[in-house]
Amino acid sequence: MSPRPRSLALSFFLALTTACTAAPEPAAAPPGSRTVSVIVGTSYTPSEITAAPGEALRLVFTRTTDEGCGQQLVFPGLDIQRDLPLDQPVAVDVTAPASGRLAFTCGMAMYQGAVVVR
Ligand SMILES: [Cu+2]
Repeated sequence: MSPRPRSLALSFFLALTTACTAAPEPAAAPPGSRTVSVIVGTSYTPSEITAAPGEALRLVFTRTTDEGCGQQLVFPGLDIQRDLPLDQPVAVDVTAPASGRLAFTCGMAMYQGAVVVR
């Protein structure tokens, strides 16, 4: 038996695995989470997302303009940073805090948004 077919299969498997790992988004929302869409123009719409304490949220950010500086998204309290390619939804899974706000901003903290617990 030649080892070649097996190593080809292994290479293909590794390529697939690498491609999956490189994907920026988790494929499926966490069970029970609520999805909220946020448009990134020259501000966030909505800029405040009301949530229950500890609620699981999938925030889907879509940047719709090259104006302004929405290309980067930062959750300072969670150490999360994402690039937002134009017109490509980017999902961020977060858990609302027990109280208060979970802030998100652009790369220079000019655009301000938050998950607000009520
Ligand atoms: Cu900015």
